[in-house]
Amino acid sequence: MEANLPAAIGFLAEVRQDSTRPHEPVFAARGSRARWHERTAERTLHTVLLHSGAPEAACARERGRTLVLAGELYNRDELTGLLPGRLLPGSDAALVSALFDVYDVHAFRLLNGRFAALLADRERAVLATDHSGSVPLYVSVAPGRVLAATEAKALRGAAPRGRPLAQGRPVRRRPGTRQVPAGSVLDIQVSTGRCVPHRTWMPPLARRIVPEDEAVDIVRRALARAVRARTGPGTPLVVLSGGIDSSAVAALAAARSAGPIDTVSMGTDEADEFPQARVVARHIGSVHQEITVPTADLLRGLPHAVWAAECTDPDVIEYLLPLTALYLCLGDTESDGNTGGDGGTSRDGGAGRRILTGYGADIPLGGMHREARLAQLDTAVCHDMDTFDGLNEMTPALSAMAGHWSTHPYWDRDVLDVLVSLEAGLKRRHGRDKWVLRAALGDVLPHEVVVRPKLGVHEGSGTTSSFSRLLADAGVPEDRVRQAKRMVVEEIYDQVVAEGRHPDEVALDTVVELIAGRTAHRPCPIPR
Ligand code: AMP
Ligand code: PCX
Ligand code: MG
Repeated sequence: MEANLPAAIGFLAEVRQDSTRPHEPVFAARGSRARWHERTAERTLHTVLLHSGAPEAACARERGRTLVLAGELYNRDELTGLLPGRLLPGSDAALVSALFDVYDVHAFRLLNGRFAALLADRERAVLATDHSGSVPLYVSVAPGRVLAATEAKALRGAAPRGRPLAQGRPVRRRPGTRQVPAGSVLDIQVSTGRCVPHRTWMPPLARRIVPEDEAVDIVRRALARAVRARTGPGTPLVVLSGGIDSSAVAALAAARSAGPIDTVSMGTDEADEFPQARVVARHIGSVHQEITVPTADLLRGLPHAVWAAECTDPDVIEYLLPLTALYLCLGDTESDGNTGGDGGTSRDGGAGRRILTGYGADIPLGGMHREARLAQLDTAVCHDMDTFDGLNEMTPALSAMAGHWSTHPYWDRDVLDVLVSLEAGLKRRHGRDKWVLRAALGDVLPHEVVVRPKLGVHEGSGTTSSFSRLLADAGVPEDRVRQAKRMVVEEIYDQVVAEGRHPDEVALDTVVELIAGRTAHRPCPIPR
């Protein structure tokens, strides 16, 4: 049976000229660990792989070259068409390695996927992210040594000291470490540490003028293909809010599934959107589950969300917190026939699920922008497409922390190219936000779902308000709550990422008290 999860969901890999034994890395993502060491005339490669049962499928070896790939590809058919007459590669890693043979680093320009990769080839270490950097990749480089991992914390205690790489994004409290930018390849000469960067994807800057019905058709086809490419052999699970974004994904997944798909909605004791999600579940005939997370438990998950996402943006953490809580509660949702042993193991011992989300739709469609002017809408789209890199909001570590694999069809490379590049008047039209998406799904969803404006996940679950209340109750003045949220998230980050503490060891109450003390009614500093 074809595996339902990608072969690997994370890795640490070290390419060296000498052969010192590396350390045991810490990851938030859970998975079985495979560890191996290989030596060629030029270098040694040591790899720790987080896998889901078939570690060899995440690795390709060919004539002294080794490729390690965490994640998966979504345009395999197109890619194999580029290798006529070859023995067709069985795994995504083998396919990328075969393409590298022909195209070298430019192979990564061809891929539509959700992955991070390291390729060790003689004197070179080549690091690559997918177009959106959806699987984060971090690197530390010193002459004679390249160390890379899908989580920054995995490099803790092992990263070489010295001058950091000039390329890549600096990482808070990790001076020697860089994050590989979204849609890029770093081609590093191991002996010297010299690095040549290549961009493999950029958000479209131009806007396409397309007739309404054509735009609707393009969006429908692109999204249906992205959902199909992300649906494995098992029953897919869609995290469903009842808004248009996730309802569209659920409806398209259900339309191509032989049996009912699974859907799940989360709410808290404070807020939920269960009735809205139920309408969709009933319409598409899914096996639907509702999970209520007590608000106190939700907030206690803050250190886990920061640990997995390695992000210090408080808004993003508010989006990710309810989803993280949901992933950690999953396990009793498997329907028959979907508990095969190919997957990873979730927290309660159940099979790791393949989860589809509607995350990210609002970015290219300007869905969080709630006003009518098209200029402002496109400004919001441009801003969000310029600033997503490094936030790690799409990271698979959030669900992998509970043994699951999540994937986001709206951030499929082709869907994103289509959505970003449509002229703003197709995104807001006839008085509706995300018009083109709503129109594209009109035939598979109830009318009330198609037209309903929706709250964001942070609002619908009461996350924003309960986090605010936590701080206000600790004495943070109302006008400093936003600032205090940032400080709380940064403090947690420093503990769990920079200092390597486990999130269960973070005393959230103490962190909140500390930040409340720093923000409460401080007297004006005395000028010197
Ligand atoms: P949003 O754009 O705010 O709706 O949230 C992003 C994605 O998170 C949605 O498209 C859903 O896939 C998922 N999501 C949001 N809220 C919920 C919820 N209450 N229960 C389950 N999944 C949700
Ligand atoms: N979202 C958005 C994405 C959050 C915005 N991120 C960004 N600007 N980089 C989405 O799903 O599109 C919500 C809750 O809405 C999360
Ligand atoms: Mg949305």
